Amino acid sequence: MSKRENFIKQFPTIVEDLSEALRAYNMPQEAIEWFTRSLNHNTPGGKLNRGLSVVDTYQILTGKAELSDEEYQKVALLGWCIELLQAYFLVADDMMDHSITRRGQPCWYKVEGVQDIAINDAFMLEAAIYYLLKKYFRSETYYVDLMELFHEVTFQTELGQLLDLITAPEDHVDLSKFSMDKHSFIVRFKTAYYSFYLPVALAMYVAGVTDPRDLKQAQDVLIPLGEYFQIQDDYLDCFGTPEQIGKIGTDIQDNKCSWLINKALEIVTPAQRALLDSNYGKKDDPEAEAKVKALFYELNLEKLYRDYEQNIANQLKEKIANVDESRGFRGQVLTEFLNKVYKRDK
Ligand code: GPP
Ligand code: MG
Ligand code: MG
Ligand code: MG
Repeated sequence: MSKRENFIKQFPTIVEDLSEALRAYNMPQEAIEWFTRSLNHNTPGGKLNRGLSVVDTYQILTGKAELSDEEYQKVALLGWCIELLQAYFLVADDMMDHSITRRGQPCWYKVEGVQDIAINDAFMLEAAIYYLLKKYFRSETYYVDLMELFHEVTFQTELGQLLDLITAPEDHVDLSKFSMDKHSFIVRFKTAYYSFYLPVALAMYVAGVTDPRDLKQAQDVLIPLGEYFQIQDDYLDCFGTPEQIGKIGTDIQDNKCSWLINKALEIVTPAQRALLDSNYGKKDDPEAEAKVKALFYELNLEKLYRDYEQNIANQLKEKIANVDESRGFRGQVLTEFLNKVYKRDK
């Protein structure tokens, strides 16, 4: 059985635990079924890399090739808590970004009969995390550490999302508001903390490798790595196919401060800049979007992206080679992440 299949096997138990929480409040069957449907639609369908990497990281840090069932379930549960956090963010993000599909299926708010109820469903996906943490980790000395970590990382992600949204107003396109520095700030906050630092930090707490210097070593690589991951997401939004990425790109029409537009702004001629000024961020205008896309191809952004990718991968490898392993942290944790991300195309 693959690692992913093994991980997915645990999900029905989690749905059962959460249904039990509703039954304990005497919630009607109809509500239990709604929550179950939301959990199943929104949580397991993705690559599950974030969740799986909690288990991988824990195994590397403890040097255990095999985990007992009990140990596996505990660490994997934290993996599922990240996947619930991700589900919560994505349900909300798709509403804010007016997206159509996600993971090859309709976005949750687009499902017949759901619409704005998706807002409450997003909140419930978040609440599920703390229910599960309490149920499985309450008696651990690091319980508060786990909770604080989830809270802090959630706040950081929301700050990134705020900046992402206010830098991309729907009714007012002003490309002079964009910059690579701003992009870097947005993506570190909206993606890198929860997708890269969180899984490793959770595994570190369970493994007992918690010296602040080690948490910092992890962060110093994982945050730029998460930035690279979101730059790939920005790149694939335009240059990936919907079949490949399971979603339809919306960044150009949504006026997003993405890596591609920032790279383009660095190299355009005045005439090309004028084309961007009048066609970027035009909602419900596929022709304007097509003009911007054509220019992105003409500017050979693909080549610049490949150069960036090579460069950042080399920098990260060098940082990883310098990791101090004397207190129990392992550079291999970071190498595994880099290998998963490097040259991904979905
Ligand atoms: C991804 O940005 C960022 C998130 C999913 C964080 C959302 C945070 C909230 C607090 C709701 P994206 O919009 O580029 O992702 P995608 O391309 O997958 O829609
Ligand atoms: Mg978004
Ligand atoms: Mg989005
Ligand atoms: Mg995107």
